[in-house]
Amino acid sequence: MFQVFVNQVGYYPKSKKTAIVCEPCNGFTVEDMKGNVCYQGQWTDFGMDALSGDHVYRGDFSDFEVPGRYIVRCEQGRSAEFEIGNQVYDRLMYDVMRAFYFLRCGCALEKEHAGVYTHAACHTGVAMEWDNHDVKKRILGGWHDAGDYGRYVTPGAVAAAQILYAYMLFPDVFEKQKLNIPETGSPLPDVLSECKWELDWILQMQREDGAVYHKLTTAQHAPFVMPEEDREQLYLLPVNTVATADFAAVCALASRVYRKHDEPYANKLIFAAEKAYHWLEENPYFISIQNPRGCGTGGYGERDDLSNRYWAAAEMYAATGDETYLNQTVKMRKLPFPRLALGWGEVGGLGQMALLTSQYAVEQSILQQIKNEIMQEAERLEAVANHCGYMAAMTEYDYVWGSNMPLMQHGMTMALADILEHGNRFKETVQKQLDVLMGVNALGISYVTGNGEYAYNNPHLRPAYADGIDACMPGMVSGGPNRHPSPRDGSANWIKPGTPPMKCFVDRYECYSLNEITIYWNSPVVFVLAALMHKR
Ligand code: 9MR
Ligand code: ZN
Repeated sequence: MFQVFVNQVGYYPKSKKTAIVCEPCNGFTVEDMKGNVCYQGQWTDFGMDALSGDHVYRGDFSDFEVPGRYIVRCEQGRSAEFEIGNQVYDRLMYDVMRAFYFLRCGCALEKEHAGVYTHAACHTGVAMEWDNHDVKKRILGGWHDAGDYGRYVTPGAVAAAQILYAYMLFPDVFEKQKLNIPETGSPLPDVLSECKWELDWILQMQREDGAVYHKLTTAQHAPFVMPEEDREQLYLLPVNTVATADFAAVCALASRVYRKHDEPYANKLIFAAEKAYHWLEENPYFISIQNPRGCGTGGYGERDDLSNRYWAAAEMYAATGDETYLNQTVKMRKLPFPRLALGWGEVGGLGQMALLTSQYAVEQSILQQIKNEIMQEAERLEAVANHCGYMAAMTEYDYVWGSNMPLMQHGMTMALADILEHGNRFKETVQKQLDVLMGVNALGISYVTGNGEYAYNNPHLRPAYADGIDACMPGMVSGGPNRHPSPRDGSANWIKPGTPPMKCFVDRYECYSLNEITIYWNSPVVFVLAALMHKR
């Protein structure tokens, strides 16, 4: 561990750059890799930071703008190496996107694209309905959800949607991006090829009548084996209104995004979305989600389906321009759901994104209301960030299982506020959230594998453990600090009671409540990076 904390990937030349140290010392230097002192600065005393328990000193070196590779040094020690440059996040974005490729299911990962992280085709067996073993379906594809090998519709829809919204809002970032995936070289932008892998899977999760299965998993999580060695029976878990709504939403959204590249595919998507939506209308009551007895894979339960139906209606309107959907959307706005949540469960904010990006007219008063809500929330988040020594827009209650998700989603909200204002007011604070993820945090750790001199490396991720290779595949975003670590995953051996929230983390593979990875922890990082890389 280093004593001085910086964003271990680095900064754009003109970005705000802040190093942090937790003991008093006399100034700092920025040194290049030859040890030349390139810049000298002073620490300012922030005082005690409640959520880390640290006395924080900040060293600002924003006006040092010369591209290169550096460390920050002071009498307490040094920082990890980092870069200042105009392409500083290209590699990080590449890795964070390629993580989805590494999670592909139903195909082999070949050396050409996967390097040393190859494996044979996995989960190719025939699945049967949990409640009716006579109904059998062979469904290939999709991304493994996380450290486990399950494939779940709602988190899958959310992860793909966040990437698709990023593509819509920041197309310049992705147009020419090459991800070295099997589809690279095809006319479709690589990011859309990667999302198509998930969408093609999700399409198969729809039943004839339009309803959508909740998940496709084995009865219990597999042991820590390679995916192709997980040969237990696959099951389709019962359809419900939440999965069906999220399905409709993401398919409608995808039909908008893919239309200019692939008309027949867009038509197929919107047809499936309409069918799902129709089923929703015929099933107006929430169908709850519970793991049936004997099934121990991810629950992804939700308390209601209100925000999911709202997102679906809004996306159906944005994709078709059909007024009936708009009227339903407007009605649903009166329902009690969190306005700006970005998933995995509550998705009201994705509904707002649908309306904000719609090509078809939405009443000005509604757009204004959404804008006000987003601005207010962005201001709140900025204030929270200013209150934190590390500038994380995180309250105590955000340090949950997968806290890097709220961290990045808060970045998303502030980035959205800037888009709506056609300005840069929150850009600095968005950047800070990335800085926190990449090392400006109480443990000085980078929460993205392979990125940063002191990056975590032992996620709760089956192939990363089972492949026997020391270095984890790059680009995997850890769940991060959780002030309520699970009593069942060994975390208690490492996190003593009373540990400050920001320090409730350990880089151990068994500690799933602290150090798992999931697709919907990677996807908001894609969004935040795209916001920062936009128009550079
Ligand atoms: O991300 C989910 C987190 O918000 C919940 O608190 C946690 C416990 O229910 O479950 C997480 O989701 C897991 C899912 O159930 C199965 N795949 C791995 C996910 C990440 O741990
Ligand atoms: Zn698989």
